[in-house]
Amino acid sequence: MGRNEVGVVVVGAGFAGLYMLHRLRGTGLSAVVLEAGDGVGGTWYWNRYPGARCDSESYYYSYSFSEELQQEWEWTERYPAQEEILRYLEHVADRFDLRRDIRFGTRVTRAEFDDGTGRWGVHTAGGQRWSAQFVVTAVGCLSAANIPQIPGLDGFGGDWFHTGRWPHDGVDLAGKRVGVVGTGSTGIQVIPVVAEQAAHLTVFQRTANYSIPARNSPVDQAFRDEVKAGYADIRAVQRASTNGHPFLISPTSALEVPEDERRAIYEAAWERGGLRFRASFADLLVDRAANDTASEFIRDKIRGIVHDPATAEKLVPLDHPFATKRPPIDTHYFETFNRENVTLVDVRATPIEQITSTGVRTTAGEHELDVIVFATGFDAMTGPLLNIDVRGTGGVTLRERWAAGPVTYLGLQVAGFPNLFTITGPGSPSVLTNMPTSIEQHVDWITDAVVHLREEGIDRMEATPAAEDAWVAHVNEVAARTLLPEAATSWYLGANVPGKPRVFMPYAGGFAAYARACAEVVADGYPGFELT
Ligand code: N01
Repeated sequence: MGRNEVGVVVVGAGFAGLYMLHRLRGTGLSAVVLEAGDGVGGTWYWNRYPGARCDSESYYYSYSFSEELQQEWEWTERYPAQEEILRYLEHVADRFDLRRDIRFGTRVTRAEFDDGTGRWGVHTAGGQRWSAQFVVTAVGCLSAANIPQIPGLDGFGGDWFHTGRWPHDGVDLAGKRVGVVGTGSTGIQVIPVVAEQAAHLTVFQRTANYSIPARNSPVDQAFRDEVKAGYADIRAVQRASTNGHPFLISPTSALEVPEDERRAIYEAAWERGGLRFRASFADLLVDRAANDTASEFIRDKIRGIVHDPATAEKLVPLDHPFATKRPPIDTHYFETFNRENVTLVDVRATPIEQITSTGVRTTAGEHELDVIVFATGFDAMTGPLLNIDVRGTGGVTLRERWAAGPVTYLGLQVAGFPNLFTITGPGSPSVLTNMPTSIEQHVDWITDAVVHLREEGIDRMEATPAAEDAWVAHVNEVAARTLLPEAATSWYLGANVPGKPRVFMPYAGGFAAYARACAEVVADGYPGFELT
């Protein structure tokens, strides 16, 4: 094969792309990873904002594929900070000698399938062209920054940043008047840290959010030893779970237990902290009355923490049930609004009209600022894929195929796009789970598929339209059984990006059920895929 001819082009060198490259070694297929950034890490390379850390615990927000790796790596905190996860991924790249097949600073702009040769042509911003039998996207679900189109941003006299594109050498906020727009998981992490650095912080909140205390702490050697001795069981529970976490959702209904007992369970979960709060009862995501008990518990906590009653009422979420948007976890988020130097502005009541040369103007007046931080999230799930001009058979674009929202078979393939695999694509559990767990399952499945094709002498694998239709119907049906589609402003639905089709994108049937469905497809000889 020529210089830029490979078996597989992998797009992205985060958690997914690194493991994909590792698995492709030894399959007989040559592979290259094309990565826009100048280093590995994906999400953890780009999101360097103050306070950035993981909402899953370190010991399981990690790869399970190598016993040596999980035994030798030493996590220092319950929730690892961005630098620590980046260091981990850099270690993985070195330990498994991955860098020699990664091209950094190489942004993929176009990928087109050639009907004649049956190969993909992959084009980069720098003018390179690669030819491959397979393309695997490892572009992440939350990597296309959503920067709101607010009039006047170009004329702002201060500095502005999106949290997902934070400057590598940091930003000095000392003595500055800072505005943070957005109160999702990112805003809730960044706000308490910025409040400590800035002269004054103004928080522009459009939707009040539930948040559970993270209760971060250093991990001691005893805990590390216990985890390392128990990894086999921990990983087994993750794979048998709904969300890829090493704990199962309680089988008890929130409505089955007396009120004092229910309260005690919530109190204990609040004290323990973290996303596990959501697992307190079986029906929090399927029964509105059950969910109300959790939502009301958290609202009471907010009212108890925030001293000023008017501010507390603005912070209390009333427009969506708990956990129907991705629940944040925090370190002193609500407490931050008790600080003298923090102001909360409700931009649902008084919307932002304009960014002026000196600050942000809402319908209620102007806030003078030196720095604006957009913690406004991402064009989630579809954005990273549609930012690449992907063209399948007959020159049909992915953008055309997904004009009314994403359609996939198993979140792994799209009909009309042979030999293209999408790690954690729409229609797979992805963002509803602990990402490394879902990533490993997808990478393993894709590896098995391409090895099968090679062994059987098959050139081409493509989802059939019928299998795709049936999967999309199943994804919708499963989502409709939950309360998840009820959060009108959720990025799961694409509602945060103006003009984006409103479709519930991830698969809500749970990680274990999904992985079973994928395994059955393999066992049954790949029904729903055309192999030619
Ligand atoms: O983004 P978001 P995020 N004017 O979309 C507001 C993962 N994550 O970066 O809700 C004013 O959740 C928007 O308001 P609304 C995690 O999966 C993980 O915080 O659309 N406000 C919302 O408040 C998470 O869910 C970790 O009404 C505007 C906020 O900006 C996902 O990433 C850490 C606006 C955006 O919240 C995304 O989180 C952080 C506008 N024009 C994130 N546009 C870890 O595990 C948007 N908003 C470490």
